[in-house]
Amino acid sequence: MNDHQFILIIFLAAFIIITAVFFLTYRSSLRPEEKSDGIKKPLQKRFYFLIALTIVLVILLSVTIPKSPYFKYSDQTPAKVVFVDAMQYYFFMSEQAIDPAKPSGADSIIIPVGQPVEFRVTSLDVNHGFGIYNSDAQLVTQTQAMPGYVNRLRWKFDTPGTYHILCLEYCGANHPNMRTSFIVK
Ligand SMILES: [Cu+2]
Repeated sequence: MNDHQFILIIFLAAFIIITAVFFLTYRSSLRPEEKSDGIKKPLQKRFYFLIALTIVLVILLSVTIPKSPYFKYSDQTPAKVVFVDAMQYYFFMSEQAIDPAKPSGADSIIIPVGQPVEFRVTSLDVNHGFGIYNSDAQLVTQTQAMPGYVNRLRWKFDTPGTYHILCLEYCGANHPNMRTSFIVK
């Protein structure tokens, strides 16, 4: 069992315990005349509906959460690491760590096609978004650029071309023009 499965099981166990406590509290709060013939009729339908809804949600969540993209390529060594420092209203990108006191980036970034790449994304001022778009203007992947944190985003680009980076979080007056690009080849 890996860490993520362990966390998922902990969450499911906590969910079952909370549901049981909630149900027992509900049962014990019924008045005696309601208890004698179970739950009151109009409430009974709603109760079964909620139970059915809960079961459906638990099944959907336990199937979809483990497939979330957060863990993608976590077991692979990135072929390239790109440092990204966002700042009103620029993205500095470099293959070396960026000095926050004197931020500067490379003129162009070239990423190898079909190999895992890691972006280490942070912000030097406010929260920004880091959204990668392909040449058809479709969002490929994204993370947040947050001051004081470095978010690692791993991705494999299977299609060569020019990719654009747009800020996805309103960060000030010039936010719509906050963009840059890189090349995959
Ligand atoms: Cu912005």
